[in-house]
Amino acid sequence: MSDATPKATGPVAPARNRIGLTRADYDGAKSTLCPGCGHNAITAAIIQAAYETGLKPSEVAKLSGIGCSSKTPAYFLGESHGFNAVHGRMPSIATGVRVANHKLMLIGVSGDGDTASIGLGQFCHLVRRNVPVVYIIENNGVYRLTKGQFSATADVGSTTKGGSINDLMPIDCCALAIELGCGFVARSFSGDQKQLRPLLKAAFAHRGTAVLDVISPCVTFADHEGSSKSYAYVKEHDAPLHDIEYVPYYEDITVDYEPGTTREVEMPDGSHLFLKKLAEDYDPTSRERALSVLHASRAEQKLLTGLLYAQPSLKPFEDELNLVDEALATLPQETVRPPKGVLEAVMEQLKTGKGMTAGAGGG
Ligand SMILES: Cc1ncc(C[n+]2csc(CCOP(=O)(O)OP(=O)(O)O)c2C)c(N)n1
Ligand code: SF4
Ligand SMILES: [Mg+2]
Repeated sequence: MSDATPKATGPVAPARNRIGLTRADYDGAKSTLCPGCGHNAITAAIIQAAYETGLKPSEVAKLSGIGCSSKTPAYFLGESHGFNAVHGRMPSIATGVRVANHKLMLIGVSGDGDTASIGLGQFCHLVRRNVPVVYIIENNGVYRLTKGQFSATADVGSTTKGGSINDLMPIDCCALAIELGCGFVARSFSGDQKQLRPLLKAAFAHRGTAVLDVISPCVTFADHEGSSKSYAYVKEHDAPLHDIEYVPYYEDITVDYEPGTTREVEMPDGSHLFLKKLAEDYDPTSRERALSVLHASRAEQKLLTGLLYAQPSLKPFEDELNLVDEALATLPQETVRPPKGVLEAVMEQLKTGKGMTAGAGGG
């Protein structure tokens, strides 16, 4: 006898990650960027990587500057903290946030103009200090928000949509970051989610500045023939260094590979990045090698993508600062406010110079 009772077909419960959240819990506001913009694909990768990693949105702060790219933190992790800074000044805000509460994980989103043009000095000092920020450069080679002028990352010979030719040398943010001592430097492409997601997850696990330069075509102003940041150009010139697999610290390692074909990078939290070599055996822990392959690839007009350099054991910025564990905003007045007598003694020292240590004071 057949069972005529209809089967219950209620809504299927959405999958949950290790902290019990669904992917939708990592969404933000609906994007107002152009459909097809590379920046939207990076937002999608951040959402997926944050969900799969199990980041706690309430323990994340999103920071940005100004530009189409800098608008994107509104479109992911809607429950996280956020601050949209002045153009090129996100690193100062990030440094302040980290000092005020070094338990927050910082995701900084910037553009090539925001980072390599107006914000270059700020970027350099953030990297040099090793402030723990996952610093994502959404790189389209143009200042889109002011109608598509070349930024400092545009390649020599690139043309704007209007036909002007760039004859200035580009600034390579990855080479610069490596030169400045950054302990995690990667380059990827917004159209390569398979590569971008594990890189993001490893960047989340890094203790220090993690720079990810992501080529992100602007479909409105820089996706034409003549732009070296267009979908067609990147697809043709992309030279991935390795296939990447990321295994978080809370999962067993079950990576299947031929001995000698894979490099393993252990992150500070115990998670692992497995880099399966493609064309050559690339050692991402050699600074000299990373810089030389970057220079060589530029000469060959190749766009190297993957983990370019990793030195996960560098001391992060706050280790030098003797910071308290609690967020400054949660400390009581009597802790953060020195007694009147102490302030008077400091003022006296400043007036007379007596009791000051060598090198202190202005001039
Ligand atoms: C102090 C200051 N100078 C100039 C501008 C104008 N401005 C706004 S966005 C922008 C460039 C943004 O380019 P990029 O960071 O590459 O972002 P994209 O829009 O390409 O994603 C400029 C020059 C500004 N907002 N503030
Ligand atoms: S103008 Fe370009 S960068 Fe801005 S949202 Fe549109 S496609 Fe993206
Ligand atoms: Mg740009």
